[in-house]
Amino acid sequence: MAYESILFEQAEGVATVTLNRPDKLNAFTAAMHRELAVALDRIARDRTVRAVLLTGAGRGFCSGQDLADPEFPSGADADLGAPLDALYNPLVRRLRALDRPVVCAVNGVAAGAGANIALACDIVLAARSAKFIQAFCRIGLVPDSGGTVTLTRLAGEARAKGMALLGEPITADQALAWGLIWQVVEDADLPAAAGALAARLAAAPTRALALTKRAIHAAATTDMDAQLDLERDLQREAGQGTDYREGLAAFLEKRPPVFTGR
Ligand code: T3D
Repeated sequence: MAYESILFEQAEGVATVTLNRPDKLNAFTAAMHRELAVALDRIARDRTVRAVLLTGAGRGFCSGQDLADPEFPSGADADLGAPLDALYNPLVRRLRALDRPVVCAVNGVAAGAGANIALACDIVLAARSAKFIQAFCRIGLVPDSGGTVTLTRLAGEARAKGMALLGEPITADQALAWGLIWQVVEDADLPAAAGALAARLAAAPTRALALTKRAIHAAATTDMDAQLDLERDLQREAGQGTDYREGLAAFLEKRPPVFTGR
């Protein structure tokens, strides 16, 4: 498939997906969603991809739904649940279920669904000038793309409500202080920092990272007892991996491990 709204590159175990509608701050159109779905399904099938990097072209990361997209429902009987069912919810589910780590490099403003898609990724880095805006209330909508879950869990109810009910931008430094993201770097350093992080993850024990991601997701809806059992099951699975044998051997032989992702 030839992509028009995204860029897709793959090198040395890292697939880089760049939202590419810079004139509209990479607002989501239905066409962009379809391309993202194809790209993420391709990544899911390709075991040579061991880490994913998601970012935006130009001065913004993503300004959420393209409110002028002709495919966006309009009119008095518009069903705004339909794009969520068809496009946004599958995107969040693809990102969460992917058994490879997803790094998000927030290069500029992340608004509406753009902010919440960033928060659905596994490790979020932001440029110092980036801003996160729960813009939904500004146009009479409700936070979506999992934002009511991620925001509330990461930042707590007080901050989630403040952001969602006021729709005011928060800075990258605030997002870091509130536990929404992993790291803030200077704008000029973001591509290199995000690339280095993705490369590091691509050389990590992929299977163990996937199991870890699964355990951390489960932790949000489980209790300690069930989680202890899940950790046991996942550890059993990790312990049967080639990477565990390599990690152990490398430790005992006092050399750096060479993980293959199996
Ligand atoms: O069914 C469903 O529920 C659908 C799901 C909805 C999820 C959502 O995401 S709802 C929220 C949608 N997003 C917004 O409401 C944000 C709208 N954008 C803004 O508020 C501002 O653009 C920003 C605060 C993000 C950035 O402001 P600024 O001043 O840096 O840039 P700008 O000048 O406003 O935008 C630059 C251009 O991008 C401009 O186009 P122009 O005039 O140069 O041709 C602007 O119209 C365009 N743009 C920005 N965001 C969107 C957009 N065009 C369409 N849709 C956008 N969301």
